[in-house]
Amino acid sequence: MFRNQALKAWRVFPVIIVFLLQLSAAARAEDGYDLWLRYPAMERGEARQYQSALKRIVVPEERSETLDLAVAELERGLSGMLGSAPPVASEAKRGGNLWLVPGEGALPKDAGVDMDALGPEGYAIRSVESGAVIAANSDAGVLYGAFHFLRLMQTRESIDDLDIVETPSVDVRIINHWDNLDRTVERGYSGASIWDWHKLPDYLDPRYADYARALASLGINGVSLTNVNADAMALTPAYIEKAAALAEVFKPYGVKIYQTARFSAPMEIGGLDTADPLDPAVRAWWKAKADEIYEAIPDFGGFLVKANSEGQPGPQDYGRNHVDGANMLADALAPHGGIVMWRAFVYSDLNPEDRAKQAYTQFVPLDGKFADNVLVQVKNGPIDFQPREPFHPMFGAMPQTPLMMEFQITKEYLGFATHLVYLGGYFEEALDADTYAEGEGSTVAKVVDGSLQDVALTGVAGVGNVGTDRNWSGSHFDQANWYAFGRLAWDVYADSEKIAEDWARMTFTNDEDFVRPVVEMMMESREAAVNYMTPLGLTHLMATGHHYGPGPWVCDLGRPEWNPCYYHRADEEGIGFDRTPTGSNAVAQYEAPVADIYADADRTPENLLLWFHRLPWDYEMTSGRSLWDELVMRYTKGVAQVREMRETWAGLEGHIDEERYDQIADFLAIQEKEAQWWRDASIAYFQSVSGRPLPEGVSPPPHDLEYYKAISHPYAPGHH
Ligand code: GCW
Repeated sequence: MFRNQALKAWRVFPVIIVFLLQLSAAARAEDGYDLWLRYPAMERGEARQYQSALKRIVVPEERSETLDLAVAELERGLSGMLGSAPPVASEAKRGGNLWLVPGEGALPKDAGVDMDALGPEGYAIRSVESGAVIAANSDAGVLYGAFHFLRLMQTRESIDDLDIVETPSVDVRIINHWDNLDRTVERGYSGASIWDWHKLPDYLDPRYADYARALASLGINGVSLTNVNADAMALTPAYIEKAAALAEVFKPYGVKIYQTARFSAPMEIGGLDTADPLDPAVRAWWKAKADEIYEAIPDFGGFLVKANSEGQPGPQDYGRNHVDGANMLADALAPHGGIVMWRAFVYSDLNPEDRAKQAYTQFVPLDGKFADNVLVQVKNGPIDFQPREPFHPMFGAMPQTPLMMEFQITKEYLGFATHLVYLGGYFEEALDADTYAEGEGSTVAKVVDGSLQDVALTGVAGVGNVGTDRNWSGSHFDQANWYAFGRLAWDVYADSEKIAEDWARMTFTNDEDFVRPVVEMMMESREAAVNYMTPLGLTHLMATGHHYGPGPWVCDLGRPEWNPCYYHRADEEGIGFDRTPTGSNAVAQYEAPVADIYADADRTPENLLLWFHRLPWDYEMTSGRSLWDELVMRYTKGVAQVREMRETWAGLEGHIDEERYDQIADFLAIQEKEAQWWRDASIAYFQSVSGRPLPEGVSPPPHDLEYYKAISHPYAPGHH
């Protein structure tokens, strides 16, 4: 009787579960938590083409946690999209097998996969006579392949005749969290830090695993946990234990943990009276610290370091240089296989040199001197994640040093979380730039993936935009920037428009009438922001400290390069920063053909004109307008572009769920209001210096300059 009851319970149980799941799905709002990993049911007709090819998932009986995750993801995705998941089996049958193959062993005979070509993290997805295989040399590779396979279905691509081979462009694909131990986030616009340090290691928020899963879906294989403006406490035993608990969660997803290392930690938590990198006691301290970390976190990735920049301690405090500092840490990590990511974002208020030149000046002479396990991490442009910058001249200029790209996913200078600004094209623009380091075609992408100058260690980092907000990124469209970052870190040659399309399909719907206008809007959004904030190569005009809104009139801050006036140099005569040989000669940091173009105002692309040139207000632009008129027109156009985005969005009501639709509509309204503010305040200010009339038909700012100057937002987010 007992047996019977148990049987019955087993029969009823799934029914109850399904019922509960349906209930909770209905009750659960579309709050964006699911990101691009949504698997809504396909229409019957659509599902049919996939169903026949997916009769069973074939996996080895003995499998790792990672392989289990791949199976679970497929089950989740397929049951969502097709109504039910195919059974998992260890034996293939005649047709409809989806093999997950970690390592050569179980490959069907006709698979024809060249496993050697896949490397440690790559994967192949190939159709075979009786189904399809997802093959990789590592379990993480299989997991990546599973996500790719699901993406094909999510975007309604065919799964017949598959012949996909994917290998990552770079070794280290990492999110840099600028999260503080008190859970504030520097430049964070999506709530608090997701790391609940206080409750770690004992409480593991389920969100950690969800985050790791999202990272794995993009092939991101690292996270540095804390702010580069680092707190030495992160390296104390208590915090190492906390980080170790996170590392355990992340490991099955193929994601390694890295930590930011405060250079003065030996003094602050080690009791030493110096942090001089050549001092034997300091070196011994770091070695012991590395040993201690690896004892707790055997797959620890290494250190990320910001040194001698913006007040952070560093080797220069002891008369040493970046090589001395980086190599000391590299020595400590090397026995464990760890790496150092040493940031090149350095500038100093004591240095009168053009800020755009300082990193190159400090680092290029050090080429070839860094240890093998050091990556020098370089921001995409020479100043600081501005709406538009030329590529950083260090790319290509250090042939014997692995240079890693640093992008900013969080939109510190691009309207925070409320402005819809898709960064895929921004990242792609930097990667596609031609450095000419080894002749034409020497793109930044080729420097970064190591193919141009044959460097062994490679990486791409992105300053993350994830926090405790339900939608992770502060807005639905900011998820696209995290997504695009991941896809471009995996493939530095990928097409940002295709990425936008995939994202829109996966995140919202495959409805063509939705996808087309949305992708178009995303692709234009960054130009809109450039226009209403910093057109024609202007830069760093944001309000002080928090960088929220315009502040082009700010000229009196202690450090010269904190002032917008330092960057735009506008006066009665003209505007722009002369970086040609008659000025700071920053152009000379580029290879000859690039330097020649940038040194010549007539050949410099107009979108970088005032970055490199100081020009009279009468300077004639390609439009035939004067520079002054063009500037005003660009600001005005930026607002019009946002208005168009709003209209586009308004036309899409009903294509997606109301909840996400509404929030996006509201945020676009904020964006329009703020674009208008940017435009009006900027024009009011620049007119006060140029003394020129507005071009005909252009509406004047509704308020005087004093009004805009008086606007203050002491509590704008992200500034701590
Ligand atoms: O963009 C600037 C930010 C700082 C940041 C710095 C950096 C972490 O305004 O908040 O500090 O860059 O990249 O180190």
